[in-house]
Formats: sequence, C-alpha cells, structure tokens
Amino acid sequence: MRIDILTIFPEMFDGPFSHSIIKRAKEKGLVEIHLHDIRDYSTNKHKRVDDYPFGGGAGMVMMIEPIADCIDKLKAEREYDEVIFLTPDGELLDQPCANKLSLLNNVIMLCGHYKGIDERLRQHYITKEISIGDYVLSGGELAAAVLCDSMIRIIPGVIGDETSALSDSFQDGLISPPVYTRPADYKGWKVPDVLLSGHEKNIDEWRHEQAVKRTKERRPGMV
Ligand code: 6GU
Repeated sequence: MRIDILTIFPEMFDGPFSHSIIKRAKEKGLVEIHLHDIRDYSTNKHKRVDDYPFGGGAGMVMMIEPIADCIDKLKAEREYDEVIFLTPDGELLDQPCANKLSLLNNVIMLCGHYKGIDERLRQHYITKEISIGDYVLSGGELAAAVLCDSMIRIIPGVIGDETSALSDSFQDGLISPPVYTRPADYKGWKVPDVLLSGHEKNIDEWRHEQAVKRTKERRPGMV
C-alpha cells in the first residue's frame, strides 16, 4: 500500500509513523507513506494556502490551487483508488470501513484546516470523506494518523501473529474479553480459575461469554 498525505503540518506525523506496528510495516515494505507539504505547492510569494471566504464570515478557507496541483502531480505518476478528505462531517470510521480501506493499493489523504476547503475540491477531487468521531479536532492530521494506523495494522503480514488482528475488539462485532498475565495472584487479586485450567474448550467458552457480556454492557447497539 502507498499512502500520500497532503498537509500543512508534515512534522505532526513524525511520531505516529516511526514506532511500533507502522514502523515495522514500513520496514517490511508493506506500506509506503509519503508526506506532502501543501505550502510547497503555493504560488503565492508568502506561501499562503488559505484565503477569505467569498460572501464573508469568520475563518479562512483552504485554497483550491495548491491542493489541486499536488493531487494532479500525484495522479500523473500513478492511479489512486481513493482521494480521502479527513473532515468531521465525513462518514464515521469503524472497523468494517478500516477493513475495506486496508485492501487498497494507492490512497491520497487530505488533511483540512481552518474553516474548511474550497467546495470545488470536494466536488471534483475527493472520492471519500471520513471522520474519526463526533467531536472537532484542530485539523485533519491526527485523524489521518488514526485512519492510517487502523488500515495498516490489518494488512496481512504487518502483525506477526496472523490471528492477532482478527481477534481485536470489533473485528468479530464483539468487544474483546479481559486478559491477564503473571502473577496469577497479585495481593489477593486472582486470575479467573478457568484461564489457569489448561482446558481449551472451557477457556474459549468463557472468553466468548465475557465478550458478549462486555459488548452488551458497553456497546448495547452492537449485540
Ligand atoms: Cl477527520 N477532522 C477534524 N478536524 N476533526 C475531526 C475529524 C476530522 N474527525 C473527528 N473530528
């Protein structure tokens, strides 16, 4: 998978993409992430990428030209499956959505700022709009990092233990059951006996019951 991210804050991605699973995915050659500073595509001498909204009102709007030029350049180099705009009014990201997106080859992600982006970009360039939840962030960067993580971690081969990503909460429509590790008794707080029993069938049953119980309690709409 190749992901091209258009942003005015490329440094914001330094942290999230240089550790843990995404770092390993990059090292294994399973994903390439390319950051593009939208300001590099500004033709304005002050490198401006935003301007006042027509019709007046508060806030600035991200201009069409620098973003369109950057996307045009990328599209001339390869075919893209989706051009995703990260925006609070987009489709809500959930596990099925991340699963589908993890199958794509080439993806562009556009991080918005200010009051929004010129509507003509949404009409003529954007193929998908995604939000990571019903709250407002300062910009699309953190949302893009979240979206990338959710897509990349489930690419086959990224997580060593193949079953691990599939047993995540939400992957089977259930929240994951509780987990424990040593010591079996910490100051009198004991691990459930069944997990120490070595009885695989009982353990599987217990885990499933716990998953259903948790899902009913925490996400009643899911079961
Ligand atoms: Cl994608 N962008 C912003 N600015 N805020 C958000 C979001 C995206 N998703 C949830 N809140």
